[in-house]
Amino acid sequence: MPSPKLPAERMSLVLASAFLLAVAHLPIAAAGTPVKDVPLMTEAARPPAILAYEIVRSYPHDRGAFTQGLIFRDGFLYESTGLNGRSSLRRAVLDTGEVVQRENVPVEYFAEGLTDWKDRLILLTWQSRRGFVYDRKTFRQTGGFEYAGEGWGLTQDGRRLILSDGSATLRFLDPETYVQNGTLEVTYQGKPLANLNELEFMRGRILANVWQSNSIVVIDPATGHVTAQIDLAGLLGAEDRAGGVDVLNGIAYDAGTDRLFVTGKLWPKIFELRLRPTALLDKPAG
Ligand SMILES: [Ca+2]
Repeated sequence: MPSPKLPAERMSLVLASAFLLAVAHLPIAAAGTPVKDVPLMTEAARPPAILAYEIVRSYPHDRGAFTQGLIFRDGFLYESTGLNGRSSLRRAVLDTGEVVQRENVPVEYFAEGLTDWKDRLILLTWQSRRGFVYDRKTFRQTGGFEYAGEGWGLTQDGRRLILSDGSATLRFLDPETYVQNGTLEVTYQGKPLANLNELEFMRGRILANVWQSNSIVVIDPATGHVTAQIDLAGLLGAEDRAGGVDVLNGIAYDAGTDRLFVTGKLWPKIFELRLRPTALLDKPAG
C-alpha cells in the first residue's frame, strides 16, 4: 500500500494541474509559443511616471514679461511675451535677467510661442493666424506666414516645427515652407489632453506646459502618450507670488549643458531644474 501523499504534495499536484489547464487556455501566438506578460492595462492608459525635481539655481526674470515662448541658444535666453500692446521678442542675459535686445510686436498682435530654425526666430500670434520670422542676430523681420486656427506654443525637433493651439492636437510644420505636414494627438491615460501651451523639445521628448495647471507633461512624439509629468505647484514661494503672477509657462532646454529652465507669466524668477530620474526623458529605443 503506497503511503498517503502529504497535503503539500497533493497541493502541488493540484497546482500543477491547474497550471497545465491555464497554459492550455492561453492564447497561442503565431509562432506557437504562449503569450506571456499580458499587461493589466494598455500602454496608452498607463498613468504617467512622476519626475521629481530639485532647484539648481534661480535667476531674475522681468515681472512685466507675460511669457509665451522661451528658448536658450548660444548662451542667451530668447523670450516672446504676449498681450496686445505689450507683445515683444527679447534676448536676455540668463544670470542678470537684463534684456539686451528687444523688438516690439505691433499692437494689433498678441504674440505667442517662439522657436528658432537655423538663423531665424519664428514667432506665433494668438488669433491673427500670422507667424513672424526674424533674423536671430539683428531681430530684423525677414518674413512671415499664415496658418489656420490659433497659435499657442512652438518648438522644433530638428526636422519639423511643432505647434500647439490650445487643443489636444499638436501640429507639425515644415520649417522652410511653414506648411502643415502632420498632426499628433496627445493623450493622458488614454484621454485627449487639451490646453497644451508652451513647448520644448528635450532629449527626444516634447515637454509641454498645460494651461492653468502647475504641471509640465512629457510627451512621446511617436505615440502622443504622456509618459511622465513634473508637478511644479511648489516652485514659486509666497514672497514671489506677492505682487501678482500668472500661470506657469515657459520651458527652455540648453542641450549643450543639459540644463532645463522654467518660468511663468509675470514671474520674478526663472528656475534651473534638475529632474530625476532622467532616464525617463531618454529617447525611446528604436
Ligand atoms: Ca520653449
